[in-house]
Amino acid sequence: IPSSMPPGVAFLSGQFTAENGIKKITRCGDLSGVFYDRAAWQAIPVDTPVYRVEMLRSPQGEGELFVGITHLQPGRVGDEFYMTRGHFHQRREQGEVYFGLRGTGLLLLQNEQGVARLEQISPGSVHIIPGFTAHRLINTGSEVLSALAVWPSVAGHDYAALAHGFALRVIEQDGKIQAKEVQHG
Ligand code: PAN
Ligand code: ZN
Repeated sequence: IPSSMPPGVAFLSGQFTAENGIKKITRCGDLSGVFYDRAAWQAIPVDTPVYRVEMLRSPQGEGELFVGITHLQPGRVGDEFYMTRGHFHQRREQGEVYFGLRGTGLLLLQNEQGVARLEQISPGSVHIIPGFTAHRLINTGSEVLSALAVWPSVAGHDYAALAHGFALRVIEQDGKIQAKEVQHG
């Protein structure tokens, strides 16, 4: 039967099987102000890759969806685990789905009232991010954390709204993974 082969995900590597659209690498130097230990951040070479996003080509416009995979390196800045910058969607009502592919970590979610919570992410985990909810991936493991994401193309990214950071930080303390509440102001 006439049919075409859609792009796929190779489960072992967590990568798309086909060469695709955009690839964006975020390096340590791009993440100024994201990690609380500024001296530890400055000690890491600016060109050190922290995460990479690969995206499928897809239609854009109202009702269309973006599909991307984030590959987040293992590592820490001081005692704080590597993480994505994190964002609200510019169109706040737009949600997203994350799906764990490889590695282990946490998905940090925070509503507009500043209430934060964590979900464990691992291969096969499905995460429904409702609208009006900021989100950030945190790699607490020792291998690359890869997660597929599907979100409306019209959602947009608002990074500025969280310029003062999330209400929770995830650190390693006494050899254990700990979540610490941040006191603002
Ligand atoms: C993801 C994120 C990706 C990178 O595709 O954009 O994980 O994180 P930052 O955008 O916070 O740097 C997504 O949530 N898209 O909406
Ligand atoms: Zn998003």
